Amino acid sequence: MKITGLKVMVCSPGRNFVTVKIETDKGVFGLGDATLNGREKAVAAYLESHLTSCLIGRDPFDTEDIWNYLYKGAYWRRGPVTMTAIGAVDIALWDIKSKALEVPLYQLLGGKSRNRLMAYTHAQGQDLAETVEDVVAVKEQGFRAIRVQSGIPGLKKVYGVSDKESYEPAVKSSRPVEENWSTAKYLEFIPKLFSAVRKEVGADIHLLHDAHHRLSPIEAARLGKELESYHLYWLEDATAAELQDRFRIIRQHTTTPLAVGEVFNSVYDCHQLMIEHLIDYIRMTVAHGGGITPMMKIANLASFHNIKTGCHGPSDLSPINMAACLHFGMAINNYGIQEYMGYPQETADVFSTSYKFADGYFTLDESPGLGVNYDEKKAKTFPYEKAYLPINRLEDGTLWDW
Ligand code: KDG
Ligand code: MG
Repeated sequence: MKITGLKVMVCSPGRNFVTVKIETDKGVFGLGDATLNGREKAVAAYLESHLTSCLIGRDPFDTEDIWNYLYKGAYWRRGPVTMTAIGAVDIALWDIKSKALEVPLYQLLGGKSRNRLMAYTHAQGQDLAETVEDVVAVKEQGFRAIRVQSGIPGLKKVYGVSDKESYEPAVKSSRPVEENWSTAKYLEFIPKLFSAVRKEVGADIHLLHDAHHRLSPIEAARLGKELESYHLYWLEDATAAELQDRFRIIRQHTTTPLAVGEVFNSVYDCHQLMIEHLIDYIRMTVAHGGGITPMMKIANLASFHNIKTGCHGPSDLSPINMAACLHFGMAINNYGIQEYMGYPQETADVFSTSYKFADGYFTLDESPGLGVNYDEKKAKTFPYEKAYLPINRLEDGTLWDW
C-alpha cells in the first residue's frame, strides 16, 4: 500500500478543528486530529508545507519508521505545533492500518484490557451554591467522576466557569479576552467549596479539580493538604510544570493525588515526574502527544511507576482525538480516566463516531479503525473563525499563568 495524498481541512462547526485525511492507492484512508486551540493555522501550515511531500509514496503500515522520520528528521524537535502535526499523521496512519486489517484500532495496541472506560465531565457555577447544584445535576446524568470549578468570591472572571451551559475557553475575537486572578482569594475559597460538594454528593463519587498552573509549588502543597479529607480523585495542574522538580515540594506535603500533562507533547516533559513518582496521572492526549506511537511508549513508562492515564479530552480537540484516546485507553493496562465535555450538535454532525457514551462510561464496538467519519461537505459550511484562549492577570494587572 502507498500513500497518495494528504488533505488538511479546517472547519468550525461550533469551534475550530483541523483534520488530516491521508489517502492511499488501495482506497483506504485515515483521519487524524491536528487541532491546537488558538493556533490551528500554524499546525495546518506545518502539515501542508513540510510534511505532505515527505509522505507521498510511503507505506502507511510503517508507523514506527514514519514517526521517527518526522520527529528526528526535522532536526527541530518537540513543541506543540510540530508534535500536533506529527500526532495527526500518526493517528491517521494507525486508522489506515486498522481499517485495512479490518479490526478496531485497539486490537493492534494490545487488545481489550477492559469492557468500558470511565469518563469525567465538568461541573461549574458562578458561586458555591450554583456549583453544588451543577455537581448534583451532573451526577444525576450518570457521571461517576466530576471536575468541579467555581467562580471565586471577589473575582470577576476565572478559569473553568462560563455563563454558557458548557465551558468553552476559546473566544472568537481578534485578540485574547482577559480573566483575573488572586491566589489568596482562591486558596481561601476552594476548601470550603469541596467541603460543601462532598457533603452534598457523599463519598460514592469521584471529585476532581483543575488549578490550571496558577499556584507556586508551596501554595499547591497547601491546597493539596487542605483538600485531603475530601478525597479528590486528582488535583490537576497544581503548578506549572516546565521545571518538573517543582512537583517534589507538593508531593512531600500531601497525599492528594496529582495529575498533570495537558500541555505536554513529549516524554521528556514528564520523564522526571514519572521516574521520581511525583504524579499519579499523566494527562497528555494522543493528538498533542505526537500520536499513538509515542503515547504507547509513554503509557508503558508510566505503568512501571504506578502512574495511570487521564487523557485531556476537552471539546477543543475533535472526536477523532477522542476516538484515538479511547482505543489507546482500551488497550493499555494503566488506563485511569478520560475527560469528556461532550460536543455541540454541529460538531457531531460533521464527525460521526462509533464510540458510545452512557452513564459515565464509554464503550467501543467492532468498527474497523478509529470508527470516525468526517463529512467533508458539511464541514465546508462551517468556515474557520479566528479564536483565542484567554489570558490571565492579577488584580494589579500583572500577567499571570493561564
Ligand atoms: O485549550 C485549552 C483547554 O483545553 C484547557 O484549558 C482545558 O484545562 C483544561 C482541561 O482540563 O480540560
Ligand atoms: Mg486542565
